[in-house]
Amino acid sequence: MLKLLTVAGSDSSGGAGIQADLKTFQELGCYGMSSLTVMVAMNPNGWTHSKFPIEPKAVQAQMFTALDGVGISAMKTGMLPTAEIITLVAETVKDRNVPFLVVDPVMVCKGANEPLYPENTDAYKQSLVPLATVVTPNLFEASQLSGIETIATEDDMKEAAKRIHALGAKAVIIKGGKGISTTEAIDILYDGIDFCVYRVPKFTDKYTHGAGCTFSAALTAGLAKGHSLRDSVTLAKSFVTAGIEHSFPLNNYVGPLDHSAWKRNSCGKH
Ligand code: PXL
Repeated sequence: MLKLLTVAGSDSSGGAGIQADLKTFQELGCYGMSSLTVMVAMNPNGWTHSKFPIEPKAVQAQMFTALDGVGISAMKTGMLPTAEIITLVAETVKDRNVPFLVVDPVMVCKGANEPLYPENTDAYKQSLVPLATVVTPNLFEASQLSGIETIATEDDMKEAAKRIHALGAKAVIIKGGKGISTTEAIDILYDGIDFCVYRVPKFTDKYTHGAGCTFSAALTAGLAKGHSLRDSVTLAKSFVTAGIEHSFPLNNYVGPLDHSAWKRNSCGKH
């Protein structure tokens, strides 16, 4: 059984974060381990988010359990709440054998109206992004990491991907689901040599809570299984698309993906 590690936050509503990662690992036949970085609680009235970061030393101690106590085939990062934690996670990975590192540079939760922490962006650029096998920013995160204020076209996405690759990441996939096109979800992969553009028809009436976490977790599983980066992106995209197609409302505020939906779609052979 392939063993994977997610270093990410807890979404107490269950749809994103470490919960989405572990469900995705399980669905794709992998054994999931975790290092919790922050607990996110949602206020029942208004769904504003409160974050309770975990002590950095505790984040590192949990990583030691998986990295040194068990051994892993691949790892991903999700929400890392402070610059100190981002830097410590990078330092911990640096002198260990992590075959594949997927960095999902989570900056704000969808719809949570949160402040942005520029020191976190700097820590990502300096410490963690340079170690990544692949970085998976959405358009907003790509804008922060690349310094390109508006990413509105496929050419803008390509330029942003080049700039993020130049920070030292082996590859970058920018998820253009939110903007760029009203009819297609367009993602662009750049490996330092070529671009690969992925397009699927966009759902306009579905829920997407946890889609980014799920995508990067499925990508992590694909790489661990020995698929190429391009094939791992195809796998992750089909897994997430099936999840979005079968998403459902939890309450008036949020609707998560169905992580087992991929089995019911034709893409269910991974
Ligand atoms: O979807 C981004 C995200 C990531 N990680 C955690 C979250 C959220 C959004 O709610 O709570 C822990």
